[in-house]
Amino acid sequence: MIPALAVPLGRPRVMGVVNVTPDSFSDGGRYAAPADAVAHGLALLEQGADLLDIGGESTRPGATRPLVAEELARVVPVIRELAGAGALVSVDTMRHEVAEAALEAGAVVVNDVSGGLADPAVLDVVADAGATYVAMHWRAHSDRMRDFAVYDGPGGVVAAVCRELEERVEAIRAAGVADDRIVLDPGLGFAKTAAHSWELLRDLDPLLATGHRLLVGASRKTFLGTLLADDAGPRPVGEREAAHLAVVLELARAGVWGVRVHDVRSARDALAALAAMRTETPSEEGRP
Ligand code: PMM
Repeated sequence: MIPALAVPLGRPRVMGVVNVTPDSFSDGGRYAAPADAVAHGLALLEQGADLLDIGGESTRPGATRPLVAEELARVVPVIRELAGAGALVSVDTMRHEVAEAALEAGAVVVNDVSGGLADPAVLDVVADAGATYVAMHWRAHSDRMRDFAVYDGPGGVVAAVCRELEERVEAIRAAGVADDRIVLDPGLGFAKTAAHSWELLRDLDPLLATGHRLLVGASRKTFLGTLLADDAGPRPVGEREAAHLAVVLELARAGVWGVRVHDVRSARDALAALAAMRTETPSEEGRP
């Protein structure tokens, strides 16, 4: 029986990203070889990752999709090794073939950035295995998602994301996935401008009010680069971590279930400092 990962830790679970891809925007190509991806996953575990999210398809804006066989060949050996080493493994995929092989190889979470829209059969695979399912807000594949960043209805992006995720929850439940296995994600940067991503972060309450656990992935994303832009253009991907940690801390205060991050050590350090500030310590005698 796969554990539900529902026990509260008193802080968000830190999901460390392992992209086994030649072309992700954040770390594209660095861990494309399985051995490098495994070594990176082990390093993230050492740094305190609660979960490892292993993906073989880049979702950077404009990306084209790998073949199913390519995606399988990228992720399955890495998942087998890392799960074998004791890691709780999540597979970042939109495909039922990959979800199924990943669960067989030891994954316990399916992180589907399309929330079941790209390949509805993913939901049956998750239900059969009793796995945890992350349903992210999504409107279109990466090569077309910019055209879908329009939220003109009442309540804007926040209301639309809530409504569209609730619709996904209906489909996920209908496939037989239990509520304690469902995690929702607003999908920062996916069919969203920088302004949309900030709006979602400013107003998380409606999403929290759905009663579902939330995962949020802000790490290294374009909306941080845009915020920190100067005359030279957006802040480069590798120089966005301080801003990201401020977001992580607010997410922790809001009570999210998890954060999806590249720099696990920084996230755990920031969360440790937040926990220390929240915990009352007895005053030391003799000190002013
Ligand atoms: N972002 C990316 C990929 N997978 N999964 C979830 N659940 N949430 C996200 O925000 C998310 C994701 C893109 O970022 P990457 O290229 O750094 O992996």
